[in-house]
Amino acid sequence: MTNPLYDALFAPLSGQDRGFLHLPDGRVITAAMFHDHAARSANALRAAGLRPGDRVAVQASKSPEMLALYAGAVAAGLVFLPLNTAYTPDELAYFLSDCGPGLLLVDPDRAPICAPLAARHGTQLETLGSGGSFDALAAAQSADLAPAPRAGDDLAALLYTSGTTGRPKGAMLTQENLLSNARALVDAWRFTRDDVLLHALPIFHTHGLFVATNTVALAGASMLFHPRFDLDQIIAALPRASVMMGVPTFYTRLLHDSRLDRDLAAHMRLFISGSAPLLADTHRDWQARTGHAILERYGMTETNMLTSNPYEGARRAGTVGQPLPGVDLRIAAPDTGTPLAPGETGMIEVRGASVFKGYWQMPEKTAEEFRADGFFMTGDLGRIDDEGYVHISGRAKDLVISGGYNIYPKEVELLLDEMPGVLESAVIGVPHPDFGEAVLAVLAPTGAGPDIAAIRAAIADRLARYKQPKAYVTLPELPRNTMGKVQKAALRKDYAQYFAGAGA
Ligand code: MCA
Ligand code: AMP
Repeated sequence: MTNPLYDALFAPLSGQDRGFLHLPDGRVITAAMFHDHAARSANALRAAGLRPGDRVAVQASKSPEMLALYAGAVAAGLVFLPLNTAYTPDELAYFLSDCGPGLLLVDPDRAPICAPLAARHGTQLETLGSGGSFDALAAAQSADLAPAPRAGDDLAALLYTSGTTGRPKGAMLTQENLLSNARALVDAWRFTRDDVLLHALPIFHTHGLFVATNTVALAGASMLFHPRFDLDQIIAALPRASVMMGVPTFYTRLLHDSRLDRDLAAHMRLFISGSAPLLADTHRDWQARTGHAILERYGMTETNMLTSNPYEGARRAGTVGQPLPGVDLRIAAPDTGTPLAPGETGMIEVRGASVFKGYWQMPEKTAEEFRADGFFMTGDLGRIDDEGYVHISGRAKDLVISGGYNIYPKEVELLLDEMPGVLESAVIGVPHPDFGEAVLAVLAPTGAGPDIAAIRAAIADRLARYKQPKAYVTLPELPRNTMGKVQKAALRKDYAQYFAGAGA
C-alpha cells in the first residue's frame, strides 16, 4: 500500500541536489536535505510513540524544521495539527482537550508555559527549532524511511476554525482533499520546477501550508522561505522570485512603498491573492504600478481552494474567478438550498474532492453544514455572472477577516460580556486601511460602566492578539430590530469610517 500524499509531494525530493528552501540568511536547504530531515522527523515521531491516526500538534515559529515536521507527520501517517502562534495558553488548552494529541511541539522559550498545560492533558511535550529537544531526537534517527500506508480517505491534517457559537471546530482534511487540490493548483497556475515562490505567509493555515507549500512540492519548485512578511525583505527578495502568494494586506503594504515598480516585478510570472477580499482598487493600482494583474482566488479551510481567476484570460478585479476543475459550485437559497437562477445572489455551496470530511467529533455540526445532496454551505454569499465568474458579495456567517485571519465575534463577545460594567457587547468588523477589516467592540454599559483599560488587560492573556478589539466604543444601548436581534449591519454602517485614518 502507498501513502499518496507523501509519495506525490515529498518522496520525489529524495536525493535531489537542487535548492528547495532558500532562507533570508543565505542558507540553502536542498530537496535532498529536506527529504532526509522529514524522514528523520517521521522516525522521531514514531520513536515518541505516535502511531498512524494520532494527532501531532505544533505551535511553533515558522522554520524549515516545522515544514519538515509536517512532511514527516504525513510520512508517519499522523494527523498534523498546526496552531496559530498567537494563541494564548487558554486557547491552546481547548485544542488539547478537544482532540487529544499524543505530542505537542512548541518553541523552546514557550516550554515553561506549555509544560503544565501538556501535563494536564496527558500530552507529551517537545521543543522544536533552535536546538530543541525534538531536533535532537530527529538528529539521532536514521534517514531511511518506510512511509506508513495510507488511503486517500485517511486524515492528514486537522485545522481548527472558529465558529459562530464561539467554539472552534477541527476541520478533518484527508490525504485526497489536499492532494487533489495541490494537483488542481499546479495545473491552474502553471507551476513548474523552474518556479521560485516568495513565501512570507505563516505555515499554520491552509494558505501558507497547503496552497503554497503543497503546490511547490508537487511541482518540484522551490521557495524563498521568509519567517514573516517584512516589507524590506520582501522587496529585496522579489527580483529572485517568480510567484508570490499573499493576503491583500501584502499587496496594500507593497503599494504604499515607492520602491514597487515595473522593474522590481519584472522577474515575476504571477501574483496571487486570497484569504480575504482584494479591493478592486488594489487590483487596478497594482496593475498600473507593476504591469501585473493579480490573480485572485477563493477558498476555505474546510474546502481548500474553490475558485480561481484564469491564468490565461481576463483576471477580473472584484471577482474570485471560476470554479477549479473538480469543484461543483452553486448558488442556492440560504434557507432551503434550492439552486437559484443564474445571476441571482445567494449562499455559495460546494462539493468535490477537496471538500473536508467533517468536523472532529461533531457529527451534528457537520450534518448542519451539508445539504442532503452533499453540498457544503460555505457561509459566503455571492453570485455567478454570465461568464461564469464568481462574485462574493457578503457573508451569511458572522465573521471578521482581518489581515487574512478569521475572527468569530461570538468568541470575543462571550469574554467581553463577562467584564464588570458591561451589560452586553457587539463585536463587528469595520474597514481598515491595512488589515482590510479590523475588530471594533461596541459596549452597552451597566452600573458604573466599563473600564476599557481593565478590559484590555483582562483579555490580553485569554485571546490571541489579532482577535482583540483594536478599539472600543460605548453606546447607551445596542440597536435592535423588532425581533430583538442586535443590528450589526447598522453598527457596521455607523462606524464604517472609524479606522479611516489608521496607518496603512
Ligand atoms: C498582526 N496583528 C493583527 C494581524 N496581524 N491584527 C489584526 N489582524 C491581523 N491579521 C496585530 C499584531 O499583533 C500587532 O498588535 C499589530 O496588529 C500590528 O502588527 P504588525 O507587525 O503590523 O503585523 P504583522 O506581523 O506585519 O502581520 C500582519 C500580516 C499577518 C502580515 C498581515 O497578519 C499575516 O501574515 N497574515 C496572513 C494570515 C494568513 O495567512 N491567513 C490565511 C488563512 P500590537 O501592536 O497591538 O501588539 S487560510 C485562509 O484564510 C483560507 C483557506 C484562504 O482562502 O487562504
Ligand atoms: P478560513 O475559514 O480561514 O479558511 O477562511 C475562509 C473564508 O475566507 C471564506 O469563507 C471567505 O469568507 C474568505 N475568503 C477567502 N478567500 C477570499 C477571497 N478571495 N475573497 C473574499 N473572501 C475570501
